[in-house]
Amino acid sequence: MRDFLDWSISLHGKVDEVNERLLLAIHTDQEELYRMSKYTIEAGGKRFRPLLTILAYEISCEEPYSNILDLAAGYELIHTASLIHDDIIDNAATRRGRPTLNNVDGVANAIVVGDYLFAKAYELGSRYGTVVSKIMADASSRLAEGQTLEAFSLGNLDLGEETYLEIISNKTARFFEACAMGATVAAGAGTAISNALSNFAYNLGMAFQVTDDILDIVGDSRKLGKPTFTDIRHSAITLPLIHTLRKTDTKGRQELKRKLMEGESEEVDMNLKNLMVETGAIDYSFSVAKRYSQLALESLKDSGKSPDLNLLMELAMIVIERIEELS
Ligand code: GRG
Repeated sequence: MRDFLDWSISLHGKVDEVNERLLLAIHTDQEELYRMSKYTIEAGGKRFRPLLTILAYEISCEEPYSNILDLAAGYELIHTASLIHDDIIDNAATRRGRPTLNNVDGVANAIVVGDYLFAKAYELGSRYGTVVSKIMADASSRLAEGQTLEAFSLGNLDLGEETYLEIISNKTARFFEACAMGATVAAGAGTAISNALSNFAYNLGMAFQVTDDILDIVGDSRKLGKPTFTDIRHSAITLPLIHTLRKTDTKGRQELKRKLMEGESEEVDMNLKNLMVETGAIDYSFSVAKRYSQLALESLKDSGKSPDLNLLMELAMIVIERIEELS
């Protein structure tokens, strides 16, 4: 089984170039601002969004991918800014295997770094014209909408699957979609290939986020580089919990509510994990992730053949295979 690391080996050169652009983009003579921005950028991450942007561009035109590196870096900066703000909201201590910026430099400074990266991202996006800038801006608005819907759904045990899907669509899938759409517009691609790649990226994002939510329960925190059970600790309602509640009678629901209120303990986590396995909630959530991965693959079926298309197709498989790799 190929994992994400194997998959990205052939793309290391591109990742290095994205990293160079990121460091260039965040440069400022304000030394502390540069240090803190660099700290978050150098923490790494999978660089999924810039790679998606570059591959979509290469599939859409014959121009060199160096043309799209600024846009790819811009999307990664928005993503990183949103992670910084997310860590503040969650009071998270670690991210990407390192202490979070709010942990190291405090909440006030972390807010400003998030805002700074956000501003720099728009400067990069504006180099591709107004249509691409609007795609970028709309994706950022969706991030905020998804985050707010999630915040106002915290602890709501009656939350339905539809609302959960709306949250992850806005928080993750629309952003993936924007990476592909922005790249195809910048490439001057036709509607058919632009729609195919955008649909692919959207469904990939859905599969990726459902998988992430499963990994929050069954994942190994060392392999993930971040703690597990964070969703439950923050009262976030994800698909495994929604399905568990669906499969539980009134008495069981009350028992579950009591467990969720018991607070942090490894024993409570293990009990909940076992319950989610027994009710079939993990299997069900996995089947939903698989369905989105399948939809992603189907989106590309009429797009011809090329090494970059093959890489995207492999990615649609790898995102769901992360469950085996990281648990
Ligand atoms: C518009 C800047 C801005 C913020 C809006 C805080 C917030 C409000 C939105 C949060 C959005 C958020 C945290 C979405 C989660 C997306 C996600 C799947 C994160 C994990 O992505 P990976 O696994 O991370 O690609 P790496 O570290 O590999 O880059």
